[in-house]
Amino acid sequence: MNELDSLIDEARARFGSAVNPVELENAKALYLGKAGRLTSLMKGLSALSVEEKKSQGAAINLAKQAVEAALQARRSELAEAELQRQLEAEALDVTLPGRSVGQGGLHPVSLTLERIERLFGSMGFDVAEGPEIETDWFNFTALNTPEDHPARSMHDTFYVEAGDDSAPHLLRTHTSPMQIRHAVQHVKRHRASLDAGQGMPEIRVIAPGRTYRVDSDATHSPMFHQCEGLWIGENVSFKDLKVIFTGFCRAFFESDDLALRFRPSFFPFTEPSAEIDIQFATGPLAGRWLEVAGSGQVHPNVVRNMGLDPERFIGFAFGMGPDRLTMLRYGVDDLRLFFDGDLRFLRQFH
Ligand code: 2NM
Repeated sequence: MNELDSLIDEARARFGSAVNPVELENAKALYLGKAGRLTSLMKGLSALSVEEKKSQGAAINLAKQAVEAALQARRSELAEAELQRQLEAEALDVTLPGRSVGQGGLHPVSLTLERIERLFGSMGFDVAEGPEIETDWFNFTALNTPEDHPARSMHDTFYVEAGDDSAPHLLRTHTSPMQIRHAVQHVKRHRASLDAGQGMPEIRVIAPGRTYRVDSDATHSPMFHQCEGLWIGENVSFKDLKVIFTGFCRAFFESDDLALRFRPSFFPFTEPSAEIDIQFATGPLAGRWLEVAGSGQVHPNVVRNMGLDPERFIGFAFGMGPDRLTMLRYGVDDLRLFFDGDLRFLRQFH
């Protein structure tokens, strides 16, 4: 084997044992660099005759091409190996089980509100929703609540800065302002008929939603829920209230032997007024009277503020707390659990 062939073999072997590009480029310098073996062979040609220059030069060029080809081949091999290493390092295991999107569910109080809406809906009640930031008129004045009533104090009600000198706004303390709004709209729609001495369809509506009071302990949250009901017509009596509310409670708690008690009370917007208590015949709460709602015959001043003649139109209203109804239905003893957002608690309801 001549000198050039063994040089090529040696270069191939060195390139082959280079395990990274730095080693490979260092090996390249031994043959193709300025002081490399092939370079010095080229320089050595000058000492030869023209004939020898021709043949030796051609042979050296062939050897150089072979070495460069070997270098290029090894470069590709190393680049390919590096790519494989990267792909393996970043490999995705497509056989791993996926992360599923968790199944959501309704909040227990939302379940109660849906239940209330469905039951009253089946008894012909509309559902009215409206603003949580109210004016003093709709929240208090229209509801026959006097200027000096304690509920109007800063200790009991959250007032909202209006930013200008317009009437003070507040976070509604009950959903009855929505009853007024709904009644006023209803009366407006039937004004012509009323003015012509004809009647109007009865107002039958519930107003569920968030309400706010300055209060916070195990049984009071500054934000809580209310659902108020209203039925106004020309011949609606307290007897209707008893029938409607008894039917509602028995359906809501799925208990036909549930007893109800209407206990005299006072509210500015009703006269007479009654607290509604229920009593379970069976179960953990059996025998205890539990307050679930306030109610009464709508006060003539409130009927007038709805745009109706209180000599002609009469009816009843009631207000209940869906949070408390939810506690009674599921046996929850701390109201705050509903608003802490702890999934271990909330997951139990769906
Ligand atoms: C209650 C108790 C008694 C009530 C009154 C009205 C309205 F708009 F007719 F005046 N809505 N809701 C009412 C009556 C609410 O909650 C304890």
